[in-house]
Amino acid sequence: MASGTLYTYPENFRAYKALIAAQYSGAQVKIAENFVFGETNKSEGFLKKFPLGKVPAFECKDGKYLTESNAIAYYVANEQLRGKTEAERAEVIQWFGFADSEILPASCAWVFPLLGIMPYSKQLIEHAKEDVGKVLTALNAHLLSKTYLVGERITLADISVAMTLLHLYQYVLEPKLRQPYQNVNRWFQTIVYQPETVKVIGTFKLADNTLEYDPKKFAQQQGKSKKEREEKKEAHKLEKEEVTEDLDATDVALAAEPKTTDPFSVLPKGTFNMDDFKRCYSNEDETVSVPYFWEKFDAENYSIWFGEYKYNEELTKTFMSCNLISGMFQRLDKMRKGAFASVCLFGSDNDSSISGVWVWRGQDLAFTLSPDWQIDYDCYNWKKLDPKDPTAKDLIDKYLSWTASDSKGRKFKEGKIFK
Ligand SMILES: N[C@@H](CCC(=O)N[C@@H](CS)C(=O)NCC(=O)O)C(=O)O
Repeated sequence: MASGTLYTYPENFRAYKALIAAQYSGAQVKIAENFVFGETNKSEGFLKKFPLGKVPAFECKDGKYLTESNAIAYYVANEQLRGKTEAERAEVIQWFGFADSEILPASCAWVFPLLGIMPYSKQLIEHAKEDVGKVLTALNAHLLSKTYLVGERITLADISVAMTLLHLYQYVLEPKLRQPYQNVNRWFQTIVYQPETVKVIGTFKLADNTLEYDPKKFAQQQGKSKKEREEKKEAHKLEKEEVTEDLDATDVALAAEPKTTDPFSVLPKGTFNMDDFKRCYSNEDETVSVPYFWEKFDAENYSIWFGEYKYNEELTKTFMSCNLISGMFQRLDKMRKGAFASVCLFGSDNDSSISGVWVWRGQDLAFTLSPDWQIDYDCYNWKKLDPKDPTAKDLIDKYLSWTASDSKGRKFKEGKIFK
């Protein structure tokens, strides 16, 4: 019988597959103690055994090393779980592929931004929801007349597909969203409430509500990993002073990180001094700073844009909308050098809109200059404003002095300046 050590961090849905399979087969799977994700799996010793540094990873008692969660699950499973015939085994492999290629990318694209571990893009989430819908529809049809995915008993196909659906059922598929997929719901619950599964994942709770996007979460996660990177760099510096040759793979990668260049640097600087204008705008009343803007503005090398949030009807509490604006500013931090914006929230709770006037170096949408700047911009409709057009000029003045109202006549509520 298979036995060995499984390297993983806690609550890893990929590792669950092997752990559940082991509950059925009786394989002795020990979870590696003191495993620290991002450290243990990047250490020299680990990379010697598992060169990609990914988990789950399995060290078999007989000295073999295995990666890929499906392969590990297969290794520790029994005949029933693997499939009893060649055809069943082929079907199990088919469902492995379905889980990894069809479910997982869509699930990650929907759930991870809501957990703050991936940048948020409304468009990508909408796309992911559609993909999840397609996958669940196909599964629902398959399960119409079947209790399990392959044959008449539970197999690795059920375990692997259910574990890959775990985040969707946990975080986003609230009752209304899962209602059309009754066969999948019934089958999913059959799998997650098997005693062997419960021993590994605990008592699973289906989502009551869809997790809501919180722009702060992503910023916090980013901040956290930035802090961790900086701490690591600092530790590395100290270590280097003491032991020069003892570099680990992560340190080497960090040291090799390219120095960031300013994406605006490829464009002519022109005569408009953004810093001077920002200083004037911060220190002077708008009766001074707005005329100053027009006096200094260099229309040949800079452009002015109107950005209008596309999903105003979904805005609820105004403080949350303000967080949305601040979050976008934070994510565009590196753009500050060559850009300025006044973004305003109009209206009141459950009846509001966001729009703003942006100025940046260059004549095209600045966000296209760097992939790092493309997280939020597709949530806005962008219109280039002609500084010579009196209507556009009036609009710009009003946004700079926070005296605008929105296209539906909603009053100015709060403004935020990107500078
Ligand atoms: N196809 C692999 C994917 C493994 C994987 O991507 N693991 C992630 C954590 S869930 C990891 O270890 N990432 C670390 C890294 O990429 O450095 C499997 O199913 O096991």
